[in-house]
Amino acid sequence: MAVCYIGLGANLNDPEQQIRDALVALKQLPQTRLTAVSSLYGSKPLGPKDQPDYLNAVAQLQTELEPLALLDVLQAQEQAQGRVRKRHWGERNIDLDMILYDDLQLRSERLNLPHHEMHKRSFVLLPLAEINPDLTLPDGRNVSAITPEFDGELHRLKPLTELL
Ligand code: ROI
Repeated sequence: MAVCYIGLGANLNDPEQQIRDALVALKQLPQTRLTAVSSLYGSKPLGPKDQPDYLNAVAQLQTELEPLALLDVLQAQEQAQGRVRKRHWGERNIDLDMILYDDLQLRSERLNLPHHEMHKRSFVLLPLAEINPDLTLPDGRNVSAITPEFDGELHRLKPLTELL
């Protein structure tokens, strides 16, 4: 059984509903339990600024799926939600990113673990710290030690715990 963290992001086509739909789908994955969900956060776009603000959240899973099998089901869910992606680093209706899978390190065409940008992204780190303040990041730092740097970049909007 692996513990895995998924970053959810959306900024098109009713982003809150997109994130809720994705969480319901995560809950229904085979050989998997949804064990924690962060609050819903609002964030300014990283990338081109002429796109809507994002909603973000992070989910914690316990899963028996192997990393690539999990990636397959995440990508299938993005497709099921009619994923639209207009340009590189541009707007999208739903993004499901695998951030961590236990302490597995994997560099491949399809999947990089840990997610190579995670330590720079407030919309990953703050929700992660909310779910698991004791988490040690791949670089050995404690997640709660670095989140203060990012305070103010992210707005906590509301809890999503009713989805658990
Ligand atoms: N910016 C924010 N704020 N949130 C995201 O989830 C997000 N996802 C992305 C890019 C385009 C890099 N920017 C983002 O993939």
